[in-house]
Amino acid sequence: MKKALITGITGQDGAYLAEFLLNKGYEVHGIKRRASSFNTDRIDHLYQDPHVDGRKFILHYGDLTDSTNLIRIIQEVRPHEIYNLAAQSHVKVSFDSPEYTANTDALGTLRILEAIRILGLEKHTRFYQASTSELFGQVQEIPQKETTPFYPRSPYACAKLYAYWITVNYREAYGIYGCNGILFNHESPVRGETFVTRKITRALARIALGLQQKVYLGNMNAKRDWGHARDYVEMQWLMLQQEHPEDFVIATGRQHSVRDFVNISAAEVGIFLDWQGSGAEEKGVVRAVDETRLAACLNGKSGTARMPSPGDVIVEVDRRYFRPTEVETLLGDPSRAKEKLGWTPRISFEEMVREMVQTDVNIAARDRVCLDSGFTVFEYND
Ligand code: NDP
Ligand code: GDR
Repeated sequence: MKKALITGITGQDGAYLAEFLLNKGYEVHGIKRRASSFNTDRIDHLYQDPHVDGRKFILHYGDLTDSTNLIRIIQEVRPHEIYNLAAQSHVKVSFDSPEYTANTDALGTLRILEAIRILGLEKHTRFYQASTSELFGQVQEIPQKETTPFYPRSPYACAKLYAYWITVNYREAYGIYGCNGILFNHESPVRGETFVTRKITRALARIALGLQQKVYLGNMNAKRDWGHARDYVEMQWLMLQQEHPEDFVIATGRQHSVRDFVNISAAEVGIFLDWQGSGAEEKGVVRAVDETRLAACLNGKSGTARMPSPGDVIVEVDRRYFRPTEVETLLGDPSRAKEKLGWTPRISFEEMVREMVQTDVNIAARDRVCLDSGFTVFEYND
């Protein structure tokens, strides 16, 4: 039986990948950080009781900043495949915590590669590194492909640049089967709530149900190539099943702006917007509402809709979400992955937005019922 070790198993991709590998018959080990409260929401459906024999899903406490811990876990598990998904993955936060981001995202990758080498597992363990389209940063070519020069624009991207090259170097120097997946943005209903897509779908669901009045966003003109995380984790596995290790760009080849994302998500819940002003003064104003669309999303669930009215401002720009150096536009060319891995995304952008909005409407409807029944609902927004 093949064994896989996933760092970052409690994150969006870790959860989808763990499910994918369990369905393929793998024994899946994951590293989770000790936290003062439960942090396993995304993988609770995969949990197997440690008191029962024959478990296929096993969690270990650990941290990418702790090499002895990583060496011990890798020694115990002797995985055939390691997927290094753990990272301080928020670009804006990396400007606030640059040293921690470098320690985890750059040196953390080195620590795992060194563990493989120290333990003599170079020929036993294949290694996947979660690289990123942020490496292209200030883009030098449109669309971006494997040969496009890198130009990182944040402490996060600089740390990931080190991780990219150290993976290439250990492949060339020690013959480790190591690959970089240069993944463009990928989202899902379990995307972290402070990334822009989930922030938008969550806020619009709550606005449609009268739980929140407006959402504050940053750069509305930024453009991204957004795919679905479920499609992208399949590619992570595929990359480790090839005869020779290679690096691949994974993207959809389609691009939308943050403003487009708001418009499409809002239309899903029956809110139609006009945009007024520009830059830091831009506002999204309700032009019309269609209650039947929200009713379709609610699909018979109770939760009194309190839709906003025409003229209400429900989107405002707040400079606090601007980045000191921004990545304005990213668009990937996934031709090589299509040709060599036979990979092509199955879930369209529109289907992904619909699924995210639907999930967030369900959560908001539950909160609405609680509120209407006299329970207090607390919310954290950032
Ligand atoms: P998430 O932010 O959802 O998950 C990150 C995971 O890393 C979490 O499990 C987190 O643990 C864990 N983690 C953070 N710091 C440490 C640490 N010091 N030691 C151990 N674990 C740690 O990210 P995604 O799932 O979205 O992304 C997965 C990887 O892919 C990341 O490396 C990201 O940078 C990269 N990537 C993501 C893209 C995307 O669009 N999603 C695109 C390209 C690359 P906890 O739950 O405790 O916080
Ligand atoms: P990104 O994702 O930085 O591309 O990194 P994010 O969703 O944070 O930002 C995308 C774009 O939206 C703009 N934006 C906002 N972003 C956030 N978070 N909050 C806002 O309110 C807001 N308003 C506008 C941003 O400026 C940016 O241009 C993600 C992460 O998953 C990385 O780990 C990964 O490597 C890259 O995708 C590919």
